[in-house]
Amino acid sequence: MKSLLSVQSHVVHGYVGGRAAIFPLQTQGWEVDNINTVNFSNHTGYGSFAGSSLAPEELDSILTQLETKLNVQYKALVSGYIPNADLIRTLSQHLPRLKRDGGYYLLDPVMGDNNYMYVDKSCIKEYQNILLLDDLVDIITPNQFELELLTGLRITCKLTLIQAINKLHQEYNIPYIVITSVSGEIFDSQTNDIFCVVSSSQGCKVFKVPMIKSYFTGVGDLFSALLVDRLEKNDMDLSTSVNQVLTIVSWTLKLTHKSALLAQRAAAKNENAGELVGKINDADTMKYLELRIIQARDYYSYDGPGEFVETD
Ligand code: PXL
Repeated sequence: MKSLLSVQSHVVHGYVGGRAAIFPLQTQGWEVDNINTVNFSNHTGYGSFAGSSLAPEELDSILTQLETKLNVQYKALVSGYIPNADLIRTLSQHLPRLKRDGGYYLLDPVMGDNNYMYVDKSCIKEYQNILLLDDLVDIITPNQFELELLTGLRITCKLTLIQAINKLHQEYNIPYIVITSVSGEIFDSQTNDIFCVVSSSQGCKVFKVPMIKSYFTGVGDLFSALLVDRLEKNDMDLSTSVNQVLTIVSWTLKLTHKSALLAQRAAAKNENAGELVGKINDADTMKYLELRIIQARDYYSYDGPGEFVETD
């Protein structure tokens, strides 16, 4: 049985964190154990939310119970949205034991995007501490902003991007790295219509991805869950796995966008309502753009070559 521990946020309404990751993994045969780092009404991009975070002592006692009384161990571990440094530290103290039998750990250092942080600042230092622990993190999936926070390097060109990736490989000894969104300008794109995804294990690959002009949340959480699944199926071949995952995620976003447009037009009772643009902190438009995680279920098993061109 393929067992996996997922440690990320729970939202009552919508699809981010565990709600974007767990169902896709279950459809691919994973037995998912699930710890909610927060229990929120909705994701933070709505401008307001209700709910609370897990206390570090509670996380500690849950993990201690799982380890000592149930003797659990996992083939894969994924962590995502963790709101503060105390929870990150508590998790890191348990990880070596949870992955002791050759399990691999994907750390998605969810901290923010586009220069905007949605967790406490203290998380930066704590993630850096985790990276220093020997043989703990196998795969890391920061976006460009998170890569800057982790490495302290400002990424303005290809050279600084490569320096930051090399810092993760060499100083922190991370074998598998995916930068999940890099501004197209870094790769000399003349337009704002694409962004790049960069994978690095035995060599770097760059994938150019067309942008859909809308504000989606939870995409990174779906991406990291599917990446864990693909790496297992592809014997840890990173670039093949990334291409397949990008393909699945792009289909899911197209489906979400189409369905969001229809829902918004129906609500406006106006077939000709303009293009839908979700606005951060605007609950009225944000609610249409929740990922269609359930409707996309047939995509998750895709194992073709991937639709994206890889360049070195
Ligand atoms: O996908 C990132 C994420 C996860 N969980 C919660 C969030 C966000 C981003 O806004 O608010 C609760």
